[in-house]
Amino acid sequence: GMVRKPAAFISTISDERGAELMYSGVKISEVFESEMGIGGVISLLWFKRRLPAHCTKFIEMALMLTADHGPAVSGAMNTIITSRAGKDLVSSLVSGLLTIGDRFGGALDDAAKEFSGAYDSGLTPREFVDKMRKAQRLIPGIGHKIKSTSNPDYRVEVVKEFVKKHFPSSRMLDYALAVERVTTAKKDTLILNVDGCLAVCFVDLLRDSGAFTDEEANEQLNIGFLNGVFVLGRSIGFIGHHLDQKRLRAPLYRHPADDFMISMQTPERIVG
Ligand code: Q5B
Repeated sequence: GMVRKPAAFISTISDERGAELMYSGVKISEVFESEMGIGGVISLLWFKRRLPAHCTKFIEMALMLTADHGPAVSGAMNTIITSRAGKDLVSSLVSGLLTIGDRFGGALDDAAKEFSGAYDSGLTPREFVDKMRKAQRLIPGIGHKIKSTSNPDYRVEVVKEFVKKHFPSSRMLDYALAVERVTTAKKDTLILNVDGCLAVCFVDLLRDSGAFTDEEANEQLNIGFLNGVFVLGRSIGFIGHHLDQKRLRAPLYRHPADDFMISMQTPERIVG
């Protein structure tokens, strides 16, 4: 008989070959009939399953909260400058996205790993903070350039309130808030930031929503999808900044020379 050629690629999340497009086995008509929203679509394409309503709502909330944070953040500035250099939407968008990483917006995956690792190994919040300090490492998900205990980040408040109200358990969030109490005692800007708060709440979602086994939850965390939440959310804002600049017909940007300290005797370290 016929021998099937071994496939070069395996794909398990979507299928467009039949009469109807399917996301993880769910027909696109059903996607709309069930009103699962973008949170439901992400559940199907990222986690290959339908998630309970409080989880899909939480995913949507994360995208809405991270959509933008003004023009001054690293990524938006890059997008704006690229757009003003006459570049197209995709170029402007990716130039912004490429700033997302350990310091700006991309601390979620590491925050989830560090906080859950510390919690699982039974470290008290203070022991965790001390361990990171001894290792001379910054705690991912802690600290903000402008937000502090006296100028709280409303986004974080909204996430906390939702999780407390709708999640069956918030043990990782509670642990992270106890860590925040230790770090803010040192400096008031060392708050649990938006990256950190979303990350630990996603750990609570994976571990305690009942939709994942422990093994599946750990696999998802190890693969790392959390920075994707920020990337996807903030893409909305970066595209907005690009369109804004085009509408404004903003000219090519050149930074004022007097805003640079040009010195051949380079300082060892720049503070601020
Ligand atoms: N210290 C976020 O730095 C920032 C510490 C720490 C222990 C820490 C910094 C950091 C970890 C990465 C992270 C996500 C760079 C941030 C985001 C999205 C955003 C952005 C927006 C949006 C801020 C002063 C003193 C020093 C440090 C100590 C600082 N962080 N200790 N663990 N994590 N965090 N990134 O203010 O003794 O004085 O030397 O890297 O979570 O990106 O809106 O802007 O939506 O777009 O410049 O919200 O915290 O502070 O570096 O001068 O540090 O605090 O060791 O101690 P800053 P620094 P000392 S959310």
